[in-house]
Amino acid sequence: TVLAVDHVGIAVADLDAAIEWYASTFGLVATHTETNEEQGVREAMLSAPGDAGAAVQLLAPLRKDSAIAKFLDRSGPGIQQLAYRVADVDASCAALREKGLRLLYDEPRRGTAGSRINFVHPKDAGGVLVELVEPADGH
Ligand code: CMX
Repeated sequence: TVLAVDHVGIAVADLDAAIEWYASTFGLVATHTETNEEQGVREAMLSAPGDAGAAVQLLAPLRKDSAIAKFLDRSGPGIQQLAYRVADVDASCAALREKGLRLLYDEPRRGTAGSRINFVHPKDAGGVLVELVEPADGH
């Protein structure tokens, strides 16, 4: 079961430039930045000040063969994914597999801030790359 919309992920070419643009244009503040080598990204989570709701995640490629680099090559900058928060990513993946949806990974991998993540193939989710996120702290 989905608990909340966790974040919307946006592919950008230059993370620092994008953080500055979102701050000066929309007043969004970067609450967290990190590098995820396995996913091949530098990323930032942005929120409106005081808003604990869904975040905007900026994703910049670390390598030419990364998912974000391929997305930028094909589509240019823009919305790359929609992430739902779940309590138990293993259970959510099992339930979706049961419905016939393809999950990208056999086992969840490491996402932002120690979360556990997997993805539904966009062809099985109405053209949207859906990420499932189980936060590290269980909230
Ligand atoms: N949203 C919607 N559709 C997408 C898509 C996206 N982000 N990425 C690819 N597609 C579409 C393609 O356009 C293609 O459609 P057509 O066949 O109609 O042309 C189809 O999906 C399959 O494309 P593909 O060439 O087989 O696959 P790609 O090499 O483009 O890889 C995907 C797509 C989803 C498997 C890959 O991006 C992936 O593994 N993503 C998961 C990991 C990820 O996105 N990491 C970065 C974020 C890290 C984080 O959030 O922490």
